[in-house]
Amino acid sequence: MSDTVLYAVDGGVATLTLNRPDKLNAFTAEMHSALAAALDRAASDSAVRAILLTGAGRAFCAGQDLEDVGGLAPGEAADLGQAIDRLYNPLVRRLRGLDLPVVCAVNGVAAGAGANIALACDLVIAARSARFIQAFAKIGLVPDSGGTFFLPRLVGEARAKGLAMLGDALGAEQALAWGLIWAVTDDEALAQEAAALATRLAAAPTRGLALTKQAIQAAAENGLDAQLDLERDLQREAGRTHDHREGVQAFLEKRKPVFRGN
Ligand code: T3D
Repeated sequence: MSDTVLYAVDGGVATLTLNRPDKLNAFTAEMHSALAAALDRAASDSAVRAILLTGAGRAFCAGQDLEDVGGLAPGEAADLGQAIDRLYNPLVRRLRGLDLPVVCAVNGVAAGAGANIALACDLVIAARSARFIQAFAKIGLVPDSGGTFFLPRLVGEARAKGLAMLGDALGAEQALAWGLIWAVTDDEALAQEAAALATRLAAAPTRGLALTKQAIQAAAENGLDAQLDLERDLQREAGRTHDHREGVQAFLEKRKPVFRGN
């Protein structure tokens, strides 16, 4: 595997670290393949029950590497739609479709696709000094990687348009106040807090969490009737899991449950 994404498993958590710190972990085609492979590896390892995504060095990710233009001749215009189709859209779909909870630890600046990849994760925890920048506006592009989907749903249309059209940095505290992210920690505490959050999720009834993720994501498009029907179907499935039986049994026996993720 390329060293542009580091991979480590501990306590049921696969930690994936974007690792091009000199370029603020900007995405190259190589880093995209390494990240896709690492996500697939985590998803197919039964010992992994949660994923933690973060960045090496002072940034989370500066979005597309603006130097990695795929060998174009001078003056030749790239078909950016192709890059989106081939690299960014599959990544967002992978993250949203994973049957595992994904924590994103935003350790520094998250710009362009880097910001929106963070928002595609399930729980986003950021260092107090982190910033979120819809950098697309500064280079004549449209927010991609789900930005135009996530932003208005998370912060409302007025703030989404302000962020997307101005491309100004949004600090972690403001991002938290606006409901863009789950939590903020002191910079020095981020790694530990994020690992603790991911470890807690990994020990939880993760099949139920996967179904919960599916339901909440579907709510962005469903009406109430469809959502009620979906909840019924998913609850039926959750009710058949070992972890549901174990949770109830442990409650009745006044002991700590031991969940297996199935
Ligand atoms: O193109 C397609 O395929 C379509 C897909 C598009 C998706 C996108 O993500 S488009 C948006 C691309 N990203 C950006 O426009 C952000 C560009 N970067 C910045 O605006 C700034 O670097 C930051 C605000 C993120 C951080 O600023 P600062 O002052 O903390 O750091 P810096 O000095 O600008 O950057 C440090 C180094 O990282 C520097 O390299 P050097 O000079 O030390 O060798 C800089 O060039 C490099 N770097 C930062 N971002 C990128 C990058 N190199 C390549 N691509 C980058 N995106």
